[in-house]
This record gives sequence, C-alpha cells and structure tokens, in this order.
Amino acid sequence: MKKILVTGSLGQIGSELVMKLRHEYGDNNVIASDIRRLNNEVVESGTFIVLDVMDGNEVWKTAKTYEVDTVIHLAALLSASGEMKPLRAWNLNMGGLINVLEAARELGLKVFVPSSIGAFGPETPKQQTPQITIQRPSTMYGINKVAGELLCDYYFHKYGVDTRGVRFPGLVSHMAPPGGGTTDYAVEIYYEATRNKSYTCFVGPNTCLDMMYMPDALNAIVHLMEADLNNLTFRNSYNITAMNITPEDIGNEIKRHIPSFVINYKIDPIRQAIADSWPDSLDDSAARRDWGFKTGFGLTEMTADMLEKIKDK
Ligand code: AKB
Repeated sequence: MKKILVTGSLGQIGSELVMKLRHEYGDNNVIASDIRRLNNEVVESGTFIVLDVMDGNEVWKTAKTYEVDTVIHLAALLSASGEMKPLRAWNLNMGGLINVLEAARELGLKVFVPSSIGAFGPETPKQQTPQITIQRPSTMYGINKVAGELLCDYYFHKYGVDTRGVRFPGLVSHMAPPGGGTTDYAVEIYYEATRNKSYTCFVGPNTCLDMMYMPDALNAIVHLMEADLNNLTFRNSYNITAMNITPEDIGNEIKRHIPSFVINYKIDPIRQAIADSWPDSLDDSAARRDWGFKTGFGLTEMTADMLEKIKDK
C-alpha cells in the first residue's frame, strides 16, 4: 500500500485506522473520507473529503484524482441499524461496495472489505466455526456481508481485482463509539462502569460472542493488506478472533478494577435474537497460517487498557 483511500473514516474502525495508517505510511498518503465532516483528529491531521460511497462517479473520481492504489472500504450500516432500516442497509452496504469494486476494477486498485461474524446464521456450527461453512444469516446486515464476500471473490476471479477481507468479531475501542451494532454493549459497559459504576446490558449474561480489541483489529488489516498475495487462499474473508466472552465475563473482569461495579440486564429482543444467531467462537487457523494473524490482547489486557484510557476522557 502506498496511497490509501479510507471510506467511512469517521466510524469506530476508521477513526483509529486513519491515524495508524498516517503514522505508518505518511500523512499525505492517506485520504480519509466520510459522508459528513466532523471536527476531529482524522479531519484535521491530513486530507479529508466528504464522499458518499453510493455515488459511483464520485468514488471513481476521488480514487483517480488522489492516485490511490488501495481502498479500505469501511462505510456501512451495522447489524442493529440494518434491522431498523433494511432497505437503507441494502442500498448503502451493497451499493457502496459495488461502486468501490468497479473503481478498483477500472483503476487497478487493491481493496479491503470487512466482513463480520454477522455473515453466519443460526444453522452455522456455533463452536470453532470453520472458515468454510454454512452461511445463512437471518439479518439484512448478514445477507449484505455474505453477498459482499461473494462479490469480492467474483471480482478477484473474474477481473483479477486484489480483494482482501476479514470477518471481524465485535470490536472494542475507546476513540470513536460504535453505532448501531449488536456488540455495542461490549464498549458501552466500559464507559458506564467508569462513569456510573453500573451498566444495564441489552443482551443476557451468558450471550457468548467473539470479540477483539481495536489495536489487534488494526494490525490485522495492515498485515493482511501487506501479505504476499500468493499466500492468500481466501479472497472473500478470513475468520479472525481474539476472545470468546459473555457480558458476565466482562463484568467480572471490570469488578477486579472497580469492585462496586454492578451489571443489570434488560433484554432487547431484536439484538438478543441477532446475537443468538451468531457463532460463539470462530476458528481462525486459516488467517494464522496464510498471513500470520495474531493478537496481543485478551480480556484481562483489554479491560485494563480500556479503563485506563477512558478514565482520562
Ligand atoms: C455489529 O454488531 O453489527 C458489528 C459486527 C459484529 O459486525 N459489531
């Protein structure tokens, strides 16, 4: 990667990824974009443009004008928002992706597209979910993710576009809040524990999901994008994970730092149903084998770091 366009750069992943990429590849080599402008570090530390990924001409023109060789395409609606607005999710998630893939085909760009544990469904094996398995998701977001994985495969095999991706678990971070995801509780819990010493969780205590701390997720993106293409067996998306945890596990770990912390539960049936349809634990051996995926943070390290960082905000 030499010159990189990031879409959805003001979201949970983009906000931190842009800063990391600018640090590693140079401020002038990372073009951050989003549908709106905010006054923050991402906008102020380098080139930022307002870009609606649903406008294919603008996507193409931006990639051409800035002479980028890579697009990291993060603009999307997440799972819970997607269930509230399924048509909007389809239009944005699929429309944005096809515009990026078309620009990549015409301009010879490399593309990163995140998939998710949301690409799996109730019939998928729940434990050690294999890389290749049943994918029949029950959410609009999941349907978009499966279709997106297949499109990335298609553009690679038919046109030779260098598409790469990972299936992200729930991501925990402290810089920008997630918006509209099912796994948002795993971020909110740290803020509420620090501010109010209590949190009311919208999924049940034993809801087990894969999670990852943001620094590991960002490293995964960079490592995958820099990996030797001859080593990549999969072009749709690699399973990756760092921990398989429940809200109760997170609550217990927080209590080691804040003994008075209390976690309550008020189940939101929509998000509980989504979480229940996803795997408990992914098998990420293909990512480890093909491009050396590894993680540095488990629940203990992540909790200590999250509480430390949030306390200064
Ligand atoms: C969501 O909850 O929608 C996302 C995801 C797991 O893809 N965080």
